[in-house]
Amino acid sequence: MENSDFAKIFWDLAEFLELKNENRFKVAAYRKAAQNIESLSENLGTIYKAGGLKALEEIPGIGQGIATKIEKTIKSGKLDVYEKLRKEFPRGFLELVETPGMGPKTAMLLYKKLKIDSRAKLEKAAKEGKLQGLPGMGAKKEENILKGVELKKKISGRFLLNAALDQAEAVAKELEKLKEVEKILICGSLRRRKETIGDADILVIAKRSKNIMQRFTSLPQAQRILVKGETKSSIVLKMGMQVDLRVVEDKSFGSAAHYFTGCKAHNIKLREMAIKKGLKLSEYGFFKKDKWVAGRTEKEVFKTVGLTYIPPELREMRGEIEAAQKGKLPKLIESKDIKGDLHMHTIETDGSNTIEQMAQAAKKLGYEYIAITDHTQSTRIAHGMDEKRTLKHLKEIDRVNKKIQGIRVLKGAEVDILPDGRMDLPDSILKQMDLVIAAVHSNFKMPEDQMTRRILKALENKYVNILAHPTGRLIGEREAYKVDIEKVIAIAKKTKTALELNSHPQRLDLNDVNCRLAKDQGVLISINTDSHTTDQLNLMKYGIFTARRGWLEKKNILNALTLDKLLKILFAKR
Ligand code: DGT
Ligand code: CA
Ligand code: CA
Repeated sequence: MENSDFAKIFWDLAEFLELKNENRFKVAAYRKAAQNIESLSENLGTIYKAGGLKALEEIPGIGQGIATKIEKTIKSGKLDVYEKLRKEFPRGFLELVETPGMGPKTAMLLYKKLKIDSRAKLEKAAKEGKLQGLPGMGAKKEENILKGVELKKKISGRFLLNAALDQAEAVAKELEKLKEVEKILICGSLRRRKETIGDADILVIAKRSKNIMQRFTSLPQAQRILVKGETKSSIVLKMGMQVDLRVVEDKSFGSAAHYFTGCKAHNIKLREMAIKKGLKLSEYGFFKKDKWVAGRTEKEVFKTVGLTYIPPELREMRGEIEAAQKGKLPKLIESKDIKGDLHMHTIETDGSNTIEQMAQAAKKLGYEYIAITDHTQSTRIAHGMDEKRTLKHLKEIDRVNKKIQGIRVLKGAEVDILPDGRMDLPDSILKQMDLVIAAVHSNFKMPEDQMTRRILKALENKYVNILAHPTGRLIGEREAYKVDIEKVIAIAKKTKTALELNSHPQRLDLNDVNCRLAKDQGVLISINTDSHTTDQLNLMKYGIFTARRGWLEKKNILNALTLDKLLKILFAKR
């Protein structure tokens, strides 16, 4: 079982218990366990094998009760309480409840009155206007449900980058073990680090492909074989994603890597450029008449058409070819440039680790600094802090900061932006922090002008340093709220406020396009993990991927600054 399978059990358990109105702390505990399991770097089964029940209990957010449930699941392949609960609800019920715009009560109502037990049936009924008129349902609510269905459809069939990358890397690792495999490269949208992935494309260099195809089509994670050929095969994994495998010979490595990385429009443009030089470009290389002339490396591919090397994340036909012609490609931000992480939570609110544990984990990553930024009072579900608790927490951060050597722990908070744009804590408290993050956590459905005014007002607060997850989207779950992002960028520039690029693979907000807009206006971006566990500090890489897709360089990144320079910028606004 994969960690995602375990996580799903706990997500579902939480949902079922919530539907039954059971103890909400238990519900929250299951959700936290699920979230933490998803972000573990090691497989739960492996952890259990090595250290038994004890090792499971050491995972943040997993107590004795949940650990025992995991043990039972590992031993018998299923969990009785879960199976029992599943039978209590109609099939497809969770699918309904998980549709944005729907809740458990609505789902039950629709099931009872209209026998709706799947998202497809829900869509049909909503389109036919059959929902409005039922108790508590108006046209507006029906419209919202339909929007929710559309949102789910948009992502359906696509996978979040982290899930897709983990799976593709696991497949590549298996194939790499074969002695016939000379080189292997994950290409396609995965290599371009797009936020969602249709399918995985893997390229292998080998002289003989028979064994490779044999192994590929009989992988334990394969569910079905779509094509099995000599140079091309495709499978569907158990988790639902398709994987395409291509085998070519060494002298075509560069041209094949380039071809399968895409994007398609970028490829077509390069092919046209080749034609102008009297060459034909395909995945096998450049040909003059029918003679192979180049294509061994990607660098050679670009050079042949008169370009410098274009990093995969830029190959989206967004001006990268013109920039390469002029020698004006950005020098993209890299992992090693990151000096700290400025957004994370602790057990004081909805995190799973202490200040000290977060700091020690960050120190291990080689960071120079972190900021502890727990929630404030309005975010009740996250147990947000009121003034008194905030002051106490800031003192505690001071204490830890003194105790731990080799990393600076900055005092901060993720402060709610109230619907009228005021901050959730008074300036007299904000003033005592090193860094203030402002974020919208409520009233997402405001009209655009109101939401924009609300956010602009927060940016104008002289203590606010960073606007977190600036558009609030959750990929496949919640559409970005309506906000004039260009205005937000302009005022961020004016007020010297940074915008967050949230590294969580479901957020990646600001997205790539908006990151580039912000860069062009001279706004700094803070790439934050918004960690709720020590393990989640590793999510930074996804933020960097998106930053690179947004053409960002080291100089555009707030948390690539040294501590001295960072502090100067943070205090420059006051
Ligand atoms: P995805 O899978 O929807 O997330 O996106 P990609 O970009 O991975 O697309 P995919 O898997 O259909 O194809 C992989 C790459 O192969 C694509 O990025 C570019 C290349 N490719 C696919 N079809 C064509 C084509 O018709 N012409 C050219 N020039 N390249 C193509
Ligand atoms: Ca693909
Ligand atoms: Ca493909």
